[in-house]
Amino acid sequence: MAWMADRADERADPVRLWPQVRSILLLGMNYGPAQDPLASLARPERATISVYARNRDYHDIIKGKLKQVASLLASAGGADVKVFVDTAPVMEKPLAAAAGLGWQGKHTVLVSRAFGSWLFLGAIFTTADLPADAPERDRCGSCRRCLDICPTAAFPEPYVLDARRCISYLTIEHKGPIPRDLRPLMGNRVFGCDDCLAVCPWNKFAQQAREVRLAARPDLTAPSLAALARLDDAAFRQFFAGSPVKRTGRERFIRNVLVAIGNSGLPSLAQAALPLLDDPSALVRGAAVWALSRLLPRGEFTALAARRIDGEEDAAVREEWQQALQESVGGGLA
Ligand code: B12
Ligand code: SF4
Ligand code: SF4
Repeated sequence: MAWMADRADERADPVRLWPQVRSILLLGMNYGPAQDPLASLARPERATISVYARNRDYHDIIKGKLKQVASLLASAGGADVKVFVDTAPVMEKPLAAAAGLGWQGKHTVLVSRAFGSWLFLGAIFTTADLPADAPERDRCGSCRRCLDICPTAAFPEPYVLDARRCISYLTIEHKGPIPRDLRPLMGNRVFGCDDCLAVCPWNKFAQQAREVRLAARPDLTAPSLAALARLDDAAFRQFFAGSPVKRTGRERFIRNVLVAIGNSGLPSLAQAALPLLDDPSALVRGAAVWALSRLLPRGEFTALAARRIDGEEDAAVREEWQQALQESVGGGLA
């Protein structure tokens, strides 16, 4: 995420982003789930997609709503306005905390007393001089549930996230193969992660989202890993049309699905991974090797490797084969 460092000065000071800004309005939009967002983690043949990605891309929804509010503001007072959701170097969480919407919990996300962990944030910059709200205070106390639940131990200390270990980063932003040591920790999370959000006790005040475009699509609530593995590029685009998953692209998404298949412990899912050894994408082929190394009996995997390695043109995929064989010699395979 080098883009964050590139514009660090604008991030640190909104006036650098827009010198005329006098006030910032922060908006939170509730996307509270209707069901337990972690329920599908216990179903190894299924995928877990993060709550925020189970329907339409929130950027499109919030931007429209922010523009409505911004145009009201502009027409009422004649002030200039600019609208931001994620896309610009704006520190939305500290700004929202300063505006009294909530506080940054130990998991670094903004927690609201009224909506728990489930708020999307957006900002309206304006030249209008508006009175400031009082900031919210930290209400985490001695709780550390979010820190303890994290599957990859991504919090080196409270309030600090090491994004390189976060499953949200690994499944959505990270472009290459997922580091081998982290793969087994990801379970069946194929897009984003909600564990630290979901366990927060302040969710007792959470409310189900009213915006219908944010209600979970039934086919994205716990989709079958085998069915996802079969998506070619056209089918992927069609299935995820309008969803944030589409922006990550098929290559990275199928990589994630294969990690989940490798973690399933279900030998029957090897059949879903096998055809992907011939995928045009080296990233996908490498992930298929890893998944099969975890599901096939040792002898079968070794025989498959012997048939395949020489024909593999990509050096990184050949390395995946070698590593998997070495691990199997070390006793990693049944
Ligand atoms: C980069 C990014 C990520 C990265 C890094 C996350 C992170 N914690 O920074 C990754 C890909 C890992 C990620 C994951 C997720 N993200 Co994200 N992400 C962002 C993004 C684009 C920038 C965040 C950022 O600037 N991080 C920089 C780091 C340094 O900030 P920080 O650790 O959070 O907090 C530090 C600073 O705030 C600083 N600080 C405190 N006060 C002040 C004051 C000033 C002036 C300054 C300069 C600094 C400062 O101290 C803190 C401790 O070091 C924002 C959108 C935006 N433009 O803000 C969304 C955003 C934070 N993400 C969001 C969401 C929903 C998620 C996920 C839940 C998605 C998912 N389900 O998978 C996960 C949650 C993981 C987690 N525990 O954080 C929401 C959070 C909403 C909320 N209620 O807070 C946001 C706000 C998007 C949105 N518009 O709604 N995300
Ligand atoms: S989103 Fe998941 S992996 Fe990332 S910090 Fe939270 S619990 Fe850990
Ligand atoms: S789970 Fe506990 S420590 Fe984490 S944000 Fe919620 S209240 Fe704070």
